Formats: sequence, C-alpha cells, structure tokens
Amino acid sequence: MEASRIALPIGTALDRFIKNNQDQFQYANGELSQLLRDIALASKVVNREVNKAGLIDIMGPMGSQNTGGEQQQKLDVLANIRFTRALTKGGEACALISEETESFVDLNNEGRYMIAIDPLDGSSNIDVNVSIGTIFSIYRRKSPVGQPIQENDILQTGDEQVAAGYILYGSSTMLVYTTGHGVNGFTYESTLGEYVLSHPDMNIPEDGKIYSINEGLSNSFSQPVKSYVQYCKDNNYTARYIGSLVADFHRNLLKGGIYIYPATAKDKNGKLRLMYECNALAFLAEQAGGQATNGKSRILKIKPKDLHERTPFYVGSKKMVEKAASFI
Ligand code: P6P
Repeated sequence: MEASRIALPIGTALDRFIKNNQDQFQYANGELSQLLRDIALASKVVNREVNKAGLIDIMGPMGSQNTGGEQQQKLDVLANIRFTRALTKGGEACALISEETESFVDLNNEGRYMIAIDPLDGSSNIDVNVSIGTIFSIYRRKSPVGQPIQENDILQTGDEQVAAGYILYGSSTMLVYTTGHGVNGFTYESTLGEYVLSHPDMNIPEDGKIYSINEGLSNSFSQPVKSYVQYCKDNNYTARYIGSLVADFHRNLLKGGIYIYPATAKDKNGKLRLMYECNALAFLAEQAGGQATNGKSRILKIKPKDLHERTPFYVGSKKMVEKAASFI
C-alpha cells in the first residue's frame, strides 16, 4: 500500500500530520482535514466521559433501545450527541448515519461529506471497564450541495469511502485512520490534549495464529465455519475474543489474526452492521495489507440496501481470511 508520502517522526501531532499529508487527498481543499479534526475533537470529549464513567451517573442502560433493538447505554447516547454536535458545528458534514438513529440525520450544512458512525461500539463493556470504540466512515456526497440529501448520498459502497477509522478507548486511547494512503495510528497524550503519531504506516501481518469468534454461538454456526474453527484448534491457534469489535480488530491488526462474526441462528446475516462497523474496518484492513469479506466476497463492494443492514464479517490477515474462505 502507498504509505503516507511524507514520513513524519513518531510524536508528530495529528494536526501537523493531517496538514502535511493533505495534498494526498483527492479533494485537497482542507475540508476533509477539518472533518478529521472535528472527529478527533469529539473523541477527546467522549474519552473524558468514558474515563470518568464509574464516577458520574453515565453508566448502565438508558432504558431505551437502538435501531437494532439493542439496549442503549447512557454513554451510547452521550457519544452520539457529542459526535453529532461536533460534526454539525464543524460544518463539513451534510449528513450522518448512526447506529443510534433510525434514519439518516440531515445536518443542514453545506458540507460535502457524509459520515457513517458507530459512536460507541461495545458499550455494554463500559460497566466492566473493557475497552470500547468509535468506528467511522467518511463519504463524499454525490448530489449538489444545497439540494436535499438523496438516497445515493447515503447508501454508498465501502469502496467509495474517502476516509475511515476508529478510536479505541483502551489502556491508552488511540485514533487509527486511513485516507486511502496507508494506515496510521495516533496515541492520545492527555497532558497535551493531543493525538500524536505512535504507529506510522501500520501493516497487518500476512498470516497469524489468533482467531476471534464467539464460540458460545458455535452450535448455530454453519458447518464450514465449524470446520474452520476446528482447523484453528488443530493448528494450535490462540483464541482471543474480547467482545468489543474495535479492541479485537486492533489487536489482530498489530499481531496478525482473524475476527469472524458469521451468520448465526439469532442473526441470519451476522450481527455486525455494514455501513458503520464493517466498511470502515474493511477499508483499514485492506489499506494495511489484510482482507475483509462476508465469507465469500469483499465487504467493500457490497451495495447497501438499508442503513442498518447486517453482514457476516471475516476480517484480518490476508492468508487467514483466504483460508477461512476456502472452507466456505
Ligand atoms: P457477541 C458489541 O456489541 C459488538 O457489536 C462488537 O463490538 C462485538 O465484537 C460483538 O458485538 C460481540 O457480540 O454476540 O459475541 O456478544
């Protein structure tokens, strides 16, 4: 993959990095750079709230459900508010798709970008202090600015992303993103209030021995999936499943591995969402030299039919995803 052309030293601040690499963007006019800054800003606010979650009354369920019928946690709603507010004020995004809202949100901006976001994935882990994450995809709007948002502005394939990334609120907080020129990771330095470059030009190992899948659901896996899991065991692979997609993805990105959420009896198309979970991670995986499929074909070429559609998800080291596909 073409790395970011200007090799910048570890410790470079995110703003400086974005500015130095801005001319790589197909639309190098500062808007996408500002959008990335707006997302980073919102994540700093969410990070502060996540880190205080045990001390202020923002833990636990809201008593409401999201579009998928999943219990909304208080921090889910808070995070959604923070990102929506930052993107509205930033003015570069015209529309937002979120796990937390039924239909798309028209931000009434003259912005040229559409954002798909899972504001806080894995939020049920907040109460037990397990890492959680924000996942985002950035698309160009297709219809002219000033016109009403069209369906084809919203339901775009993953290959049409202009940028994507995640924030991992973990033992340290990291922002990892791509604009199609490689993957770079930034660690949040809270004393500075800055993300600084810590993982330049990230590449996922071509092969690995870590498999991440919820084996508690294995009775309802298809036979090929069961056979692949058995193959992993026969080859003494290590099972690592945190139950927080961003954390599992990030570990596999660094060490090599495969994350699988297949079709199950409960979720016939898998549990994960194409638009605001899988597309972003698939873009990152491919940019880092890995692969992402629905078991058969590339995630990034799936044409979405619905904002909240789900897809089986196989993502990680190239050779591991290919091996899993050979069983399917
Ligand atoms: P299960 C969290 O709810 C999530 O969306 C991902 O972060 C995580 O990988 C997966 O679901 C866990 O799902 O069914 O294994 O509990």
